[in-house]
Amino acid sequence: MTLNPRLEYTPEVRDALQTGRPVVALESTIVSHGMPYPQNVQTAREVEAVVRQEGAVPATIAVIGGRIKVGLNDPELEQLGQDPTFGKISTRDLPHTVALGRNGATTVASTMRVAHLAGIRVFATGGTGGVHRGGALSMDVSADLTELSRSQVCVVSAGVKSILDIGLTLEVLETLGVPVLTLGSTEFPSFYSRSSGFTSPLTVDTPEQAAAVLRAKWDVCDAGMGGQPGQPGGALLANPIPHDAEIPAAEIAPHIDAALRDMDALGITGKDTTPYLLGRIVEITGGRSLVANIALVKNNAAVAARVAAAYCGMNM
Ligand code: PSU
Ligand code: MN
Repeated sequence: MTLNPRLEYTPEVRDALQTGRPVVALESTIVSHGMPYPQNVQTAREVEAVVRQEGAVPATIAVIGGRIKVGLNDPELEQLGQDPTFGKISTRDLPHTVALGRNGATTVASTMRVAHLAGIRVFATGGTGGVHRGGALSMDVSADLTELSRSQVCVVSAGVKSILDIGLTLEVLETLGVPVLTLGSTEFPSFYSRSSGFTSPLTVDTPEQAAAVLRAKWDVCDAGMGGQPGQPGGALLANPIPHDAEIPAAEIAPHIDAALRDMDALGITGKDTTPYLLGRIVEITGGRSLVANIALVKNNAAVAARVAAAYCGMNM
């Protein structure tokens, strides 16, 4: 594949893309704003190791000094984990960060955009953004959903956290035409919990089936013909947290409600809500939510690597 010359690759990622081997994109907001230091950097390294063990190449995405990085080396990962100049940047922020030569930690939305530019089709994260509670009035709907309808990338996540309105999030994804697949379950998962009370729109039994859906989407259903451009768009693969790491929904619900109350009391809104809530839930649960978070991210990385490998080995 020809490399996009506007992006900066690590040698490992460059080589994998050029030779058509499976690559898994990873986001950086989860490192800089989703977990405390030093667990964030350690988790980032472990997640990369899981991707490699499963036969794919990890590409953690961030903006450093205005340069869009596809793959970070170890000192860069460390810097991302500690340096407060790495703001949380969504798709709207990318051009400003690049033009002004700044640092930025990419969200699911902006990581999808960069993965799309790099030709990386599979991306692993923890949880995706969605419609915030009260979003029908506040219009706080994550750009992650918009980007899922625009970039040709499959996001593997543990579903949507119940800090959000899960029902409305699934409605918006349906409206945007985004396939939502849950791996091995008919119920859509809610990050810390395998259940959410919502049926998954679609189910697949294996990573290979998920890869086949992606092929059908991108090579058939969305494909252009006779000089006509294809339709853009991604997919969401929900991967329930492993049984032994799960915090049951009934147990986490009051903690999430408490965190939401604390947030309202502090008047926190907009892009600061998700980082605040993640940190507050770690405090309220005495670190238990962090343990669950780390377990589910690694699980998603393993599945994403298998999907990427199956996708690479498949042609329609
Ligand atoms: N959900 C999580 N962990 C996270 C995020 C979401 O469980 O770290 C981060 C991701 O980077 C996601 C972003 O893209 O928060 C969504 O933020 P917002 O709701 O402001 O779009
Ligand atoms: Mn928002």
